[in-house]
Amino acid sequence: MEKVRALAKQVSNWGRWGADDERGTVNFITPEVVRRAATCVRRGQVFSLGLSFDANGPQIGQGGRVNPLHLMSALQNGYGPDPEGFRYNDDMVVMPLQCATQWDSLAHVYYGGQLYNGFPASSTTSAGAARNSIDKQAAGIVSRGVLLDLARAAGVDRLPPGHVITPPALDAAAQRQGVQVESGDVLLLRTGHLTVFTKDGDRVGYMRQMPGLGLASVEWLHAHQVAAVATDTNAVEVIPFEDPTTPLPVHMLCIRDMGLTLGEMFDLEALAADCAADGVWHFLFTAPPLKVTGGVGSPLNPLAVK
Ligand code: UVW
Repeated sequence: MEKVRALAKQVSNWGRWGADDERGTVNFITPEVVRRAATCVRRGQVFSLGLSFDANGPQIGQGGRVNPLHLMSALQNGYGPDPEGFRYNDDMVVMPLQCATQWDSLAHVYYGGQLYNGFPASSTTSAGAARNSIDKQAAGIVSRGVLLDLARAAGVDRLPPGHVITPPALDAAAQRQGVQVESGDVLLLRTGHLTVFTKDGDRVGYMRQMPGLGLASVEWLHAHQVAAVATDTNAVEVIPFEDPTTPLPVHMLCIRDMGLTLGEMFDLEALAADCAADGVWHFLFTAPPLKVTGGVGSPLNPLAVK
């Protein structure tokens, strides 16, 4: 925890956008950044980066997370006596907001009794998060997206569980792809690990251990003024943890100290194949969260438009 506390001083964004700020690094997405992002659309091709929300999702019941339960709440209902007249179907979904492709809000993770920007942990109650909730990001998140394909850069289909993504690896992937990560970009990191679930059908293998960002990458994200970062894994950061006595250090520093929204379980396979084919690794990216009042996360269907 000492390393985390020391790094926190270097990467903290508390107060950077004012004492009341609840959006963190999404503030790097200025109107100018959005205009530039719009110019990335050339072919008009749209990629869905979301997993399906259904009973066959990746969850294994860990930490109370289960796959969605989809119920029909109205089936062939009608208003009038005419059996050939108006009829409708309604449905409902019962699910953890964190069960598949999602944003972690800035209220999701904290330590030392404080959330991002110094708000007290007590601001989150059984009624939800009064501070830093996901609905505070409702005007976004739309920006330029940049995909770094760490698996392709390493010449493998998948990085193995426990593989630490380092700043030199991020720089090398960017250089290899001929792309620069700039202020306000949403950074997508492909490890290939999603295919443990989608191709092998191994939920436990997908959820329990994974490649991901190591502690040193936090400073890199800070220096590059990344607006949000998302990966194809369940935790963004490497598991097993680099220091087994300090679980989820990247979550703590990114969410609580930097105010950096994390995206998890993004399906980057088709987008990465397309980028490798045309050599263009940036695009318009949009993934607005649901306006769940007080929510600490949001399910998503992120889109990349090239
Ligand atoms: C936790 O680890 C608590 O959450 P996640 O990895 O889904 O952000």
